[in-house]
Amino acid sequence: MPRIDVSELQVERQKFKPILPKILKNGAEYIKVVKCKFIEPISNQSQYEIQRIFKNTYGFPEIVFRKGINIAIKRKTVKVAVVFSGGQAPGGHNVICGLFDGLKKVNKKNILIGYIGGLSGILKNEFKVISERTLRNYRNTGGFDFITSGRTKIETSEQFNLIKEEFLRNKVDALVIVGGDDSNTNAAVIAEYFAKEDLNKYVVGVPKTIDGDLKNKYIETSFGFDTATKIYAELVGNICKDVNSSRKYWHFIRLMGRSASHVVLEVAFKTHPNIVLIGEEILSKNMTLSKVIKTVTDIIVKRSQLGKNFGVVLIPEGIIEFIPEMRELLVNINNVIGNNTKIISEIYSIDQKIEFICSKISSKLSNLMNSLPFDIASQLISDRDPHGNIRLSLIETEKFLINMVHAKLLKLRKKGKYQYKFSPISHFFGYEGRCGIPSNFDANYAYALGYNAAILVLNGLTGYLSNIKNLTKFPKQWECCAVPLTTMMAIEKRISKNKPVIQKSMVDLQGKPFINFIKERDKWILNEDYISPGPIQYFGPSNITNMTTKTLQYEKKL
Ligand code: FBP
Repeated sequence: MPRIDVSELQVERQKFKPILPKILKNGAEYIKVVKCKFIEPISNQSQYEIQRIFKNTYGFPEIVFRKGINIAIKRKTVKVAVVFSGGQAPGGHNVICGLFDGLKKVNKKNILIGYIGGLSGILKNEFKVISERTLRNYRNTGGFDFITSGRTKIETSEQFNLIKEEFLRNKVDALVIVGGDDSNTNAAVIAEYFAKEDLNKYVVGVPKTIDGDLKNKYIETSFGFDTATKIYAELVGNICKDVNSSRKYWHFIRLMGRSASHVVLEVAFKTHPNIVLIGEEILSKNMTLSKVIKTVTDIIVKRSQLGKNFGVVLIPEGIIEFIPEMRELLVNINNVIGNNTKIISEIYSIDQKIEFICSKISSKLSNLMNSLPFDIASQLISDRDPHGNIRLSLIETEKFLINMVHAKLLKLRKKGKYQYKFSPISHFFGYEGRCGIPSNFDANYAYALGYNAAILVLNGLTGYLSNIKNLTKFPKQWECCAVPLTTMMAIEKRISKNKPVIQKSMVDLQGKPFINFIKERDKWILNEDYISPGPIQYFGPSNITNMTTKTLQYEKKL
């Protein structure tokens, strides 16, 4: 056997042919679009307001595809634009490939262009025309580097006007936005604007995010979650093997995934670490910071009594938002930032910014703020992203927790209740997982989502999210459909203002994945029940190579 090096593996991987769901196989001219009945919004909250804001796109029916003849579609020529929006997720290039192949299959004259750098590319008229030649090297690859991404929020009338002018000038018929909750909020508001202006231009979203929080009763999962959690699980599994070999360190590992703890839960299923913190559970049990620290310290002490001064702790990226006093502090900081944007932007020193914010919040909260290490306090007040989200990836909670646990252990030592050496190591696994070569699942799923989006825009549908169901079955059996974007929206406070946004899904403490987790986790605390799942398998037995997440398998009762 000749040796295969990394670049050769990538070349091999580009030859992988994604498997399409059966209904998509023959292309748009053999698909009949069926409008089903109106579907219930996922949240009852503020629906009157959503209906008022989205007058032209609210109340759309769900769409399903059936076999049929749709010859008219062959005669039309369309120009479609695609953008990546938000954080990278493995499979993004395959969405473009699916979209491209779906459009070209029905009519070679159809055109696909990609705006550069996300939606800001539309505002700046920066795009590339996509051809088979330019796309070839990106098939089944990770990253968003083909057209790059951005996080622009579309909300001003100037931005809407620029998009309209660009689409009229460039004769673009439809826009496909590949994004998470905030990016699909953009898709919803642009679809509404086009409909209100009667422009005859369509907008469709594609569910992307490694965070796993863009799911609900209609959407099973986003693409990217499968691959990213497989990459993190490989890294965490390697560390589990290492601690079990050297038996001298405690590893505190924070995993990307924004507010929700889906990534941590999935990686925990795959690796069985000793301590797993789940933000949603911390919130529901109203666990204060000192309670969280006590929980972790108690386990460290118990393991040390067994002669085990080592272990692995998994921490969700957004844990800070779930600890009640920190949550209250963040809400108040957001309000101060939102109400004093100009003043704060003119203060250059971080110390003075902290001082200003502390002067505007209660003394209880300012005491808390002043008790935090300077790094953490400054990370809490750093700029929000354009959608008003705190940049959780920049807050080094793993280091903060280590310091707090260390201090607690020192106190116990003074009382003679802990006599061992505590050697902690911190890690943050985030950006390492977002651009990996997509797993077979994500390569197939992202391609199918893109192809599905092509069918939607070719049929003149707008304000929809491309959706594929039955994902734990073999790809040929996947079901193709579309869900209206407004069905997933509610009003949320961002910084200090109410905004319509697509709802994120948090870990459901009554859901099957979490229930299975609590059945298992006690075994992991004092034992070394570690699993090291190894790298993503691209070739081999299909029960290994095509298997998707445990989370989805539990949700589907497998
Ligand atoms: P999306 O919600 O856009 O998919 O972002 C995913 C994510 O990777 C989060 O997990 C992380 O908190 C954030 O992006 C980091 O953002 P940035 O790329 O701006 O540093």
